[in-house]
Amino acid sequence: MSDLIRFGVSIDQKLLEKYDQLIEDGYTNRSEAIRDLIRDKIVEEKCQNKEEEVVGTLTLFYVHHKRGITEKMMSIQHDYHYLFKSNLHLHLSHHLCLEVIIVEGKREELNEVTQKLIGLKGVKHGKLTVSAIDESL
Ligand code: NI
Repeated sequence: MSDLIRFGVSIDQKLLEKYDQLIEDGYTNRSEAIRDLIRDKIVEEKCQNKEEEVVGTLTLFYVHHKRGITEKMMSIQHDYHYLFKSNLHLHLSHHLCLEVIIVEGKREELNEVTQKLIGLKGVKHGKLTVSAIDESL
């Protein structure tokens, strides 16, 4: 990590009070909360870039007895096998399955494969969550 720098910030008192209330349960000091806020913004910006290498999870809820769905899901995952790192499968109920997949790769390709998987009939809900964190942050 590089050297620490102190800087002054002018801020409306009520805005600061609201921020302090927001962070009081999780942070012991305001500086770490502000550092996390800045990191979050930088990561968010990086993740907007479709060329960025990102890592994250793809969560899918689907009805396993929908005709052909497991074969179609497997076929799509094999087409993009280099993006899929690890799977966790949970049989949520008689009908519903939860699949959580660790993914890593180019943002654009992850968006593409996510759309293909979520677009399958029988997939009830899906969400891709990614980060582009590195040691410099
Ligand atoms: Ni299942």
